[in-house]
Amino acid sequence: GKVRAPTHIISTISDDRGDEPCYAGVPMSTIIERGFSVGDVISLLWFKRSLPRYCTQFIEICVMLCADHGPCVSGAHNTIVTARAGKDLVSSLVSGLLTIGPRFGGAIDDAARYFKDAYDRGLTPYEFVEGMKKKGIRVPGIGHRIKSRDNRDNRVKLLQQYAHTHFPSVKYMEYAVEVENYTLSKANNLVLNVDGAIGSLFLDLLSGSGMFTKQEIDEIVEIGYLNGLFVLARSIGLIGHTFDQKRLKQPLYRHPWEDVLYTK
Ligand code: Q5B
Repeated sequence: GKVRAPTHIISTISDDRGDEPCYAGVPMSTIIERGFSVGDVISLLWFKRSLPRYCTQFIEICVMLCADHGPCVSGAHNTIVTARAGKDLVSSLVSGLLTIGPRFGGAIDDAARYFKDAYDRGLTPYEFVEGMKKKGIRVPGIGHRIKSRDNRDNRVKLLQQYAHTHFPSVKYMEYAVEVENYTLSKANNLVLNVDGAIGSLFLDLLSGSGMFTKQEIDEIVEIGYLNGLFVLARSIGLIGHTFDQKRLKQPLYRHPWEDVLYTK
């Protein structure tokens, strides 16, 4: 029989060998003719399947809600400083992206991991939060620099409203809200933040849509797909901040001495 030369790369999400590229087996002409959305394309390339419209719309809502949060957040700040140092678009973008992590924007995967584990093990919010405290781990998806009990994050509310209307089940999100009720009894700013809302609701999407096996859900959570939503979304804003600085012809940034505590 035929002997296949060993390959150096295995790829399962797209194929460019024919007349047109295919995403998870779907040709580009079908994607365009059938009016697929960005959410559909993300479903094909990340999850290797077409998801129901309410799921792809949820993905798009996450992307729109997280596209930007002003010039003062870590990512935008880095991008602005880099653009003002005369660097190009890609450098300015990646310098902002590199700030995404456990404190800023990159807590979605850990929020999903910890909320899932706690809910599936039947922990009460008290047991979960106090257990995390004992381990010295902050609850991912909880807490915000400027949002608080009296100044809630409207993005979280919008995500919750959408899920209440369209998702078959919101059990993980409801658990996250119970956790928030408990953490708010400790401090006013320990609200469920946008990372925690997306992390818990994505668990509801994965488990309630019937489109994923239990094993697939565990793998998605373990590998950590969900920070990708923030990275993708915030790239839109960071690119915007780069253009803004260039358009405004902003000079090199230098932090003012008065804002530094020089000490020994
Ligand atoms: N404490 C977000 O902290 C922040 C606690 C906690 C238990 C917690 C913090 C945190 C988990 C990571 C997370 C996503 C660093 C945030 C985002 C996108 C964004 C950003 C934007 C956008 C804020 C004061 C006291 C200390 C702490 C305790 C705080 N968080 N305890 N679990 N989760 N959260 N990140 O205000 O006893 O005094 O030592 O790490 O989910 O990134 O808009 O800015 O769209 O761009 O700096 O929305 O909550 O407070 O660090 O001074 O802590 O609260 O242990 O207790 P802060 P700290 P103690 S959304």
